Amino acid sequence: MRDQLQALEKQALQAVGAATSLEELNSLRVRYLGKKGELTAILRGMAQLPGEERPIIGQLANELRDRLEQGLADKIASLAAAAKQAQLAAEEIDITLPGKAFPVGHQHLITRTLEEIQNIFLGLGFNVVTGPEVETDYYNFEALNVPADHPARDMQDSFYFGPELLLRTHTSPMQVRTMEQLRPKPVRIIAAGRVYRRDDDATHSPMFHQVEGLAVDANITLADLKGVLLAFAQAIFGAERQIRLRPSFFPFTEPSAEVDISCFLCGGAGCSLCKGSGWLEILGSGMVHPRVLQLSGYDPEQVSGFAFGMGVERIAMLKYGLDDLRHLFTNDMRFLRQF
Ligand code: 2U9
Repeated sequence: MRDQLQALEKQALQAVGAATSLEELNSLRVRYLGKKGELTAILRGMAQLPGEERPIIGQLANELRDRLEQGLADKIASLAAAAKQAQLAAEEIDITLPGKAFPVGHQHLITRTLEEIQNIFLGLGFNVVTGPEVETDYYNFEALNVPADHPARDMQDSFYFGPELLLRTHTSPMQVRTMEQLRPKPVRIIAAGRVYRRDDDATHSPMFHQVEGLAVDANITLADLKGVLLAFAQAIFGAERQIRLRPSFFPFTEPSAEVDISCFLCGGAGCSLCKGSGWLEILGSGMVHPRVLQLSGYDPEQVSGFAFGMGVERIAMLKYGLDDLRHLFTNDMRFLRQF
């Protein structure tokens, strides 16, 4: 019986060693160790053995079973390891391949222009203020010397929420609010943000962006205004730029002036951009009206101020040669990507 067991073990271990799949190992387990397997068949013969032999053969059979189980487990582990190796080899990653391009966005042209303008005035000693887009009639009109029956209200046909509230038609309410907070101290700020007017064509949009400046202090003169605007014009449109002031009218400034820069395309000689004049209008300006100073709590006998205002879209159109401001709002990536 010992010989039988030895022969069985040798045969079974050989078969396990030669197996190449899990299925094969499973059927070997059934064949040798199963209920109707070969080991069970041999052990059935134990009944014929003399009594003292039985425990010895029983022990040998158990040890054989353990070794066979171990042999099967080892083979399963080595087959699994080989399968993993094969999978890893098949899935090999080529780290030298170029990566997938991740789409990176960039600033909108309006944001870029707005920041460029803000940075120039920050460099000239102005602070930037922002504030609410829904304003009261008082801050948007009254405090700026535009009373209820003033014709200037027609020039800025507005979006109202009721008799007292509207979408601000300019950023000027922020200058008024800042003056109220800072008085009697000097003011040197620019107000920036969205404004709303009932206007809609190739050069006007019902929503657009403004930057307005205000300086209030003792002894501020028109020369200070010209100096600041010349520095701005040269910073944004080139060091060779000149400016000229043309008399104009705004209810909140007196005197008032439209500001032109010498054409950056032809240098002032006259071209299609400046329509032969050599000059391009870029902003409006003036000395703060005494009544506006007074309404915000400053004494026009003690201080004076200058103010100016510009449309960010207009600056961007001039600087980047856009023919229609609506390109800035239709969000066609083919357009936006150019900048
Ligand atoms: C206060 C006092 C004065 C702001 C000014 C202009 C002239 C001006 C326009 C340019 C193009 C508006 O965007 S636009 O349509 N602005 O011409 N703005 S002076 O004057 C102020 C503002 C606030 C307290």
